[in-house]
Amino acid sequence: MKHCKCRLARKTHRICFEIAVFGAASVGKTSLIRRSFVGEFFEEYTPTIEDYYSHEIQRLGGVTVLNTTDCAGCFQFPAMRKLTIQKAAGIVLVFSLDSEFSFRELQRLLDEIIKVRSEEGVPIVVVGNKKDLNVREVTEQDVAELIRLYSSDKFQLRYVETSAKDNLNVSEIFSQLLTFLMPEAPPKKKSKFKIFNFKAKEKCNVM
Ligand SMILES: Nc1nc2c(ncn2[C@@H]2O[C@H](COP(=O)(O)OP(=O)(O)OP(=O)(O)O)[C@@H](O)[C@H]2O)c(=O)[nH]1
Ligand SMILES: [Mg+2]
Repeated sequence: MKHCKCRLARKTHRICFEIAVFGAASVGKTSLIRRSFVGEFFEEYTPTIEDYYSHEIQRLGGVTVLNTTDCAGCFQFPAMRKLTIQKAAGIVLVFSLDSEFSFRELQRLLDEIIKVRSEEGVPIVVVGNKKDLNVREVTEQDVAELIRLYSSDKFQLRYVETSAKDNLNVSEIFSQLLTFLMPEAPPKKKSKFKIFNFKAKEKCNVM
């Protein structure tokens, strides 16, 4: 768990978490983040190089900030990916239910995460997206087997099936992560969202 004091904090308690979202190209990582943080969805596809979002959740007694890295499905440098895995307090791994290839890519990413974080572990939420298509190349049994194989004391895995398009279960992704990161204080239903490039606009000192 990473706690930080931000310049904007003043009197309220503020906790920041670094979150990383990985997955094969075009599985819907950006769509899920934008659906979750700003409530919008776009049909057109624009590949991500790397983007950052800062998402605030108001809680009793303070604010939780999810500083989220939206990683590239293609064109990601291995060294950058390793750095992002190293600093993440929680990881979201997305595949598309209609793409067996993206599920295999997710397993490859899981192997890398487990190697990089072998010492301290990290909580992971696995997301099967594009449920609205009703085309399945990945069965529930495939996913159950994967979760069983990779779960351990250090690596706790949860699974959510979503549709960024239909806004199905999208809010579950980050609330599941928060149950790992802040088990004593489950997120309140009502939350206030802000979106901006935190690198440019907010100074956040991770301690
Ligand atoms: N039907 C359907 N389409 C989706 C869904 N989520 C995303 N898409 C579409 O899939 C395409 C890719 O979505 P992105 O969110 O850009 O995918 P990405 O994983 O961020 O892709 P990269 O940035 O290249 O890694 C876009 O055309 C989206 O509109 C979904 O839940 N259902
Ligand atoms: Mg993207």
